[in-house]
Parts: sequence; C-alpha cells; structure tokens
Amino acid sequence: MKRVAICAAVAVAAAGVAGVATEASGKPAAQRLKLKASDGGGKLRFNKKTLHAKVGKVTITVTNPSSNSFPHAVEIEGKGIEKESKNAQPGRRASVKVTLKKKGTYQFYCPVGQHKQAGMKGKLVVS
Ligand SMILES: [Cu+2]
Repeated sequence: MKRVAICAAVAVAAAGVAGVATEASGKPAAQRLKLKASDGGGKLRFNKKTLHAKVGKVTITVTNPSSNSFPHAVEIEGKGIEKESKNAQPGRRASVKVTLKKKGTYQFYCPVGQHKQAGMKGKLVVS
C-alpha cells in the first residue's frame, strides 16, 4: 500500500514538470480558422461575418461546397498585409497563411470577380 502511494506521488511530480516545460516553450498552438462559402440563389456570402485570432501565424481555409456554382477564395487585408488563397472550385477548399504581427481589425473577403462587393466579406479581429 505504501509503495503505491509513492508511485502516485512520483507520477504527479512528473506530470507537473511536463506541464511547466510545455508552457515555457512559449509556442502558441497553430491557429486555424474556417470559412464556408455559399452562392445559392445568387446570394454570395461566407458563413461568418467576424473571425477572431491572436497575433501570430494564422491559416484561414475556405470550403466551397459542391452545391455552389462559382469558384471562391479568401483574401486577408490590413495593416500592410494583403494575401489571398488560390481559388477553390465547387467541392474544393483553399487556404491562405498569414503572419499577423499587429493587433487590430483586418478585413477578409473573396477576391473572385465582384464577390466582395456582393457581400462576401467580413472582419478579422486580432488581439
Ligand atoms: Cu467568392
């Protein structure tokens, strides 16, 4: 019985050390944000109007369901950054990776044709 107790204590101590090591490395988890495009009935939009992220590297993926009629993509713009994904045909996905160094509000939108003007846009709030 006494031996079991000692083992448990060692395990707890080891877990504690591992936890500290993870925090000390200071590497935030990769940020992945998702958007879904829709263009049914001539209404062009993303499923979200606002995205949130922390300063750092962010990957934004747009899914273009096969039920859609047009290609779509996603572009991030603001604070000196302007980067877009490739076009995703219906049934495909496309991603854009950006490093957001500044806090604040960026814009995301679909750079295909006049989709942005038609409403495929939103805010990316970085804190
Ligand atoms: Cu689009």
